[in-house]
Amino acid sequence: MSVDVVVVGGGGVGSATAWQLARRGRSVVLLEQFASGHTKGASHGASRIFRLSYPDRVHIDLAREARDLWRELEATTGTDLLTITGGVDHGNSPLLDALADGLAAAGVSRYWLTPNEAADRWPGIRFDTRALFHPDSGRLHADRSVAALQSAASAAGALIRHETPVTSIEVLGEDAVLVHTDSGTHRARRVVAAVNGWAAKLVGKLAPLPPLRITQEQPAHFAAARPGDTWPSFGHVIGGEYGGIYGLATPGEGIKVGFHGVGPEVDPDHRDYAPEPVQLAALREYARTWLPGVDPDAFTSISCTYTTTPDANFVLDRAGPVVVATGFSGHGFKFLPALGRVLADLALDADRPDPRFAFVR
Ligand code: PYC
Repeated sequence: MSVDVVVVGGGGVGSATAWQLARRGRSVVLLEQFASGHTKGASHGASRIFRLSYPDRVHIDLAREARDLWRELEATTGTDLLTITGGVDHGNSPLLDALADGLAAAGVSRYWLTPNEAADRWPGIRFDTRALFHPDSGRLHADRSVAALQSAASAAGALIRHETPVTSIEVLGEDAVLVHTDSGTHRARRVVAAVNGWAAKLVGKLAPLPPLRITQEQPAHFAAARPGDTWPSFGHVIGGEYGGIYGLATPGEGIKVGFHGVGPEVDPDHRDYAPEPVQLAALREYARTWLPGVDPDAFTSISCTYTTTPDANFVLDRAGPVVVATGFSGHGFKFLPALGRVLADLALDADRPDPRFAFVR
């Protein structure tokens, strides 16, 4: 079969790319190695943070573009994906000033709150420093978002094939590539390898990649102690071994709380999905100390992966006909439809996309 673009990887990034390509009238096949709704990568689960709060304009503008596209996707598919709850960051760190400055420069609402003001607003969280409130933040429903991206891609003409692992990619020339699977070979002008943690295995010999650290992350959903509390998405700089905490309420599941990118390194094909006991104990201790609105003894662990670059910037690159998307470093989900747009540009144009995207190598 011959198409304009084969997208490999049916997680959030690949699904968004397939949507962005198909809506431009390109013929697209999306190949995913696992079954629909699988939990082996980085796109599953019920919630992810949405926020505009970044220190730099590139990420803020990309998040704004994504927000518009999330709303469009909701309208197209009739699904609720993005819920604005407000967000708050606290802790003793210059990062908070950098976030406030970035938001101010981009004209995005943000407010400093005293610890008492913050605790009055969100009694489930204990504050001992000033807090940066950004009302435009919230959460995305992750599983529904991936399903909606695939449904919109499919409605625009993309063919989506689950349980179809790609065995190899063969470059024939600048505009020609063969994508081999056990059930057949696809010929395409371009391939987009949106395989995140599997990038080194699949395209490591075809495209330059920075060092990628794949970790098994183990956040947990804690039971809310008081049903009436309102919860923002939140970040807490705690320093030390674990660096920082993030959290958000996940309706129906509890309050999701996790460390950011400090889980054990793993091979994505050989992981145990089990929480690392020392980190789980530290997470529960954090909940006991800082989250009066949760029951630290009532929780369900979650397992997912991060694929992290040395500077936490994404890899969105092209080598000949091979476009590579990886290194989402635990903060890529909110940007998905805009990342799909950037990757579609990369797949279709001779030139690189907008140079503002500094994380394009
Ligand atoms: O997107 O801000 C984020 C985030 C932090 C940890 C997990 N997601």
